[in-house]
Amino acid sequence: MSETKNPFPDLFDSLSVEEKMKMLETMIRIRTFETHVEELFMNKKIFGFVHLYIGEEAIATGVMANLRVDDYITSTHRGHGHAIAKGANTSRMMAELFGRKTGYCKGKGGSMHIADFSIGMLGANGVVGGGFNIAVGAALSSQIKKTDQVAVCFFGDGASNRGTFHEALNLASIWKLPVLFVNENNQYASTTPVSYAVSAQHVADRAKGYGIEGYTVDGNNVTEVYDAAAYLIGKAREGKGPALLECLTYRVKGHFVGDPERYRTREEVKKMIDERDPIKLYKNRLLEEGLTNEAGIAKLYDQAELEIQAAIDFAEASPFPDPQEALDDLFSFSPMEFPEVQQ
Ligand SMILES: Cc1ncc(C[n+]2csc(CCOP(=O)(O)OP(=O)(O)O)c2C)c(N)n1
Ligand SMILES: [Mg+2]
Repeated sequence: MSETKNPFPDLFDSLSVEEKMKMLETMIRIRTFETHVEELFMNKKIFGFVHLYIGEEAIATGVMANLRVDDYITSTHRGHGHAIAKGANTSRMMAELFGRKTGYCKGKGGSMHIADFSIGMLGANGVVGGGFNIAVGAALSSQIKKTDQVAVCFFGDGASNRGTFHEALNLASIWKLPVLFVNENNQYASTTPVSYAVSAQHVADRAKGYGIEGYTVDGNNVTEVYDAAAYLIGKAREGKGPALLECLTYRVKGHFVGDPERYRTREEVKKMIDERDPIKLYKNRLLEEGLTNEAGIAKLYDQAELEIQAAIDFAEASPFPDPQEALDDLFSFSPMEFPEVQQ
């Protein structure tokens, strides 16, 4: 996909059938979760803002297939796919979206704050570009503690224009930190096309300015993402420093659920769904290679449907948090505990 030839060995080919099918399963689980979330939002079961990852599943899946549970990731406002691929519990995720006490943030965070430190998922983030320096900090902790944990920072094309991008890549480079910056270039930042807002031809071109490797791959091809991530995460784990991986993809849904999408045509979106859907592309490859059949694929959809339906049932059956708990779990003191500072 990039103009210079990528150096990634074809490691995907050497995976077992189970490992390859697991990647399809992950993509289908993410798609099923997101499809239900869209419907639930439209039916006013979920409030706030929700940004869907539909069409971008190959990136989280291909990258996370190379990570261990104790590796770190930082996510974005479009974070459900990252959380699921890293191993988050979909019932607790759904409960969070429903604002229930059993959710990841006890129902007080919502979609853009899902985090699970027990699996290295350091958090979605409502601040665009907010994950860069958290990932660099996680990578620094791994370097200081001399563990071989790696941090992966997912970020959008729009986020690559933020100042935090510069700070993070520069520091990661000079200290040779074990961090991979994974750009999800989905062609838009809200309503703004990447061709207008990003000064370089490719986000990956910016790596050169920080003295690190930068590559561009087809982010809708999970095998290409897998191979690139395997190579770059492997190098980071060996202490060879950071890299930037740009994954070209397309956001097939609106920026948020309910987006009127006046900035692009229906035809553009339809073409991408018809021709570039990452699940369709990967399914066809597995079928062509004879690694599965239609029944095998249908089973994955059925399992995902059962899992997500159970997550919705769990969320709906869970209580809302007590208003008295609104100020619990804060790092700062609660004015309720110190009424004298309230004025
Ligand atoms: C610091 C900051 N500026 C602006 C916003 C509003 N905002 C939310 S998402 C978004 C676009 C982000 O685009 P991109 O990084 O490409 O991610 P994508 O939505 O395409 O996944 C903007 C501008 C924000 N949340 N935080
Ligand atoms: Mg974008």
